[in-house]
Amino acid sequence: MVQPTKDDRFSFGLWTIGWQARDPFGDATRPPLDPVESVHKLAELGAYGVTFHDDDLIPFGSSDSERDKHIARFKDALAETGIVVPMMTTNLFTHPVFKDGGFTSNDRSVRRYALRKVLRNLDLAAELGAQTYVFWGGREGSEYDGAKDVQAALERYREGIDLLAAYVKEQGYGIRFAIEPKPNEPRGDILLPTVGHALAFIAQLEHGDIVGVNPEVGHEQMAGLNFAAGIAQALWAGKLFHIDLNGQRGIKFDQDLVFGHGDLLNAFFLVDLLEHGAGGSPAYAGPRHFDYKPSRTENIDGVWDSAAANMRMYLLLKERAAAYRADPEVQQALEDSGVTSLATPTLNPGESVADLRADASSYEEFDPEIAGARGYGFVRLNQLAIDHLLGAR
Ligand SMILES: [Mn+2]
Repeated sequence: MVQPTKDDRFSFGLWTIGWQARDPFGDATRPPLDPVESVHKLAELGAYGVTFHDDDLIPFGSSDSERDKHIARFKDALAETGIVVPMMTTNLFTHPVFKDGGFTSNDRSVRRYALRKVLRNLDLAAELGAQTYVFWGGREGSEYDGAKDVQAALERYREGIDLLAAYVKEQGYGIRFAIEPKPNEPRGDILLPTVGHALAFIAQLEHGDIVGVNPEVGHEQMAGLNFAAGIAQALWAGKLFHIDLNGQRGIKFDQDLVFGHGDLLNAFFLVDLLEHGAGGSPAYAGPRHFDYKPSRTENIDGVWDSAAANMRMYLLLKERAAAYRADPEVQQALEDSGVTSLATPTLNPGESVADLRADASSYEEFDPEIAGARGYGFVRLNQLAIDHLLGAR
């Protein structure tokens, strides 16, 4: 049960396992990892997919012939292992040219260069069969309120995403975009800081029909938000196009821990939502993508142990969530708490405002004292969930 297979649709970014563990205070603690080796090792561990930024595979500044060589040997590794590329993305944050952003840099020539970099990589994404293209605007922001005209920046962001979406449609690539929100780091404040901000931005786009979100556990939790609740809203809006799973312990720097190694209870309810959130069936059919970093303390064995831990954690939580759903006592507790009755519309079919006003039982005869005295039993329900999570039931 806890042995991952390709049917589980687990995917990893090349930049996750390949992270050399440089941080603002310390040098790399691990040697570089060849993307070809990563593909083989991920296949061995039971993953089905690999994702990457252009620069993860093709070092920035490579010549055309070097670029072709990197792509060719990577394609060979994919063919040998059956590993697919479900998602790709662009690095618009490492090189100094992007220090004030890509699509929203105050320098117009940088904005044009950023669009060209994405266009080139979109062609590669189509060639490799990626269905999703992620936009994480890590440098789209500022440290100083006077340094960025935020309304103009959002207008440039919209211009960029709409231009790229129109290109994908013209080419018939069938790729969908997924915007990845983050509140801060590396910039002091980043544009589109939360799932809610991103959803509101998408509603303003001309080509918003092919644009959704790629929420990341730690990014929402860095803002003190409830990740599972944010995912539920993205699902409700029909915009959960991709997901980044990892772990984060509260409001601090981006930790990128193994999935479930932060807020375990929220991770349990997240997996329950993804696997059972559509009336008992999975609410999300896309890749279970891990965007984590093997801790700086780990050697190469620890890298692969932590990669395996992400998948094991997801499968354990999936198993525990299924047991929770199947428990008759949980079903009864959900009924008693009114959780199931929230799905019932508040008005009857065809009932008008006048009908509601004419219904004395809804107001004149309604006793708020009695309704106010009701206990909802949410604590009992939560303890049942924890019992299942701990394997105590
Ligand atoms: Mn991410």
